[in-house]
Amino acid sequence: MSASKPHKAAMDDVVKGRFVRKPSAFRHKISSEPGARFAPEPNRYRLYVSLACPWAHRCLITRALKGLDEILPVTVVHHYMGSEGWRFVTKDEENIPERCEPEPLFGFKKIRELYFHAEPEYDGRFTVPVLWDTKHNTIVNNESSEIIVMLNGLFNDYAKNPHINLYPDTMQEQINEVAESFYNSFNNGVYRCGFAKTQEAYNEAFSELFGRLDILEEHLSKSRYLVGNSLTLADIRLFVTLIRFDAVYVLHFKNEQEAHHGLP
Ligand SMILES: N[C@@H](CCC(=O)N[C@@H](CS)C(=O)NCC(=O)O)C(=O)O
Repeated sequence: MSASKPHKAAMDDVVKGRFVRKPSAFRHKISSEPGARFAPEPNRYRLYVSLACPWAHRCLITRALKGLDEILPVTVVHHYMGSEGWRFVTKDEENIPERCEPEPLFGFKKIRELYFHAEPEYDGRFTVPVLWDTKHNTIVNNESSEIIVMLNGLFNDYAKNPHINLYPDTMQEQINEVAESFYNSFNNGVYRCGFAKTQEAYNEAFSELFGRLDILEEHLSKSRYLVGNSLTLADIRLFVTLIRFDAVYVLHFKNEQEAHHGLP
């Protein structure tokens, strides 16, 4: 049965010593078009996250800023990733970390079970965030950069802060362009350093990472935001990596040229 397939973790995605992240597999879109399979309805969807995960953190920030807490429930996995990936706490275990709860829809023990429920032959990684649809019992999307666009724009009828627009029509192209410019070197760059299997791959990722940090530093020393004069999804996409830089990546992924806490 598929749930017993060998586990695929990020560390396995290494080609010639270099960590190469595979694209996320579930890329459906919630849409307000009439007849859409995934319509924007309150309390129909659920977000599965790890509080340790920067990609999931993007979704939590967007959900909080838009005020979607009452219409988009969240389930937090245990922060320790075991040999079969993220797991849910069980109601009888001791020392349940704050905000973690047992999986409420199916009583699943692990995130991988959601993936196999959605796609029995699923053959990819079992990542968070997961945006789950309780109507069709499937994964809508597991790509944070797309989930945040949906959370920003499609639930305004139910959001506490519908007036906050983190992805204005006129700025979308620029937001995407800027966010793409630091994705591989920075957001993914910390992993490329951490998971590099050769010195050459590590050096390459390291120099791109700190090269990008310099460019970001230069921009943010003159402007509070990455695009325009207000907070956008580009800032959120950057922030989740920046905020972990000193605390996590410098030690954990050996990204240690200089700590950035002195930078803006
Ligand atoms: N492209 C995904 C990446 C998500 C991702 O890599 N999440 C990590 C946690 S930080 C994960 O769940 N990894 C599990 C694994 O590799 O087994 C996104 O941006 O949503």
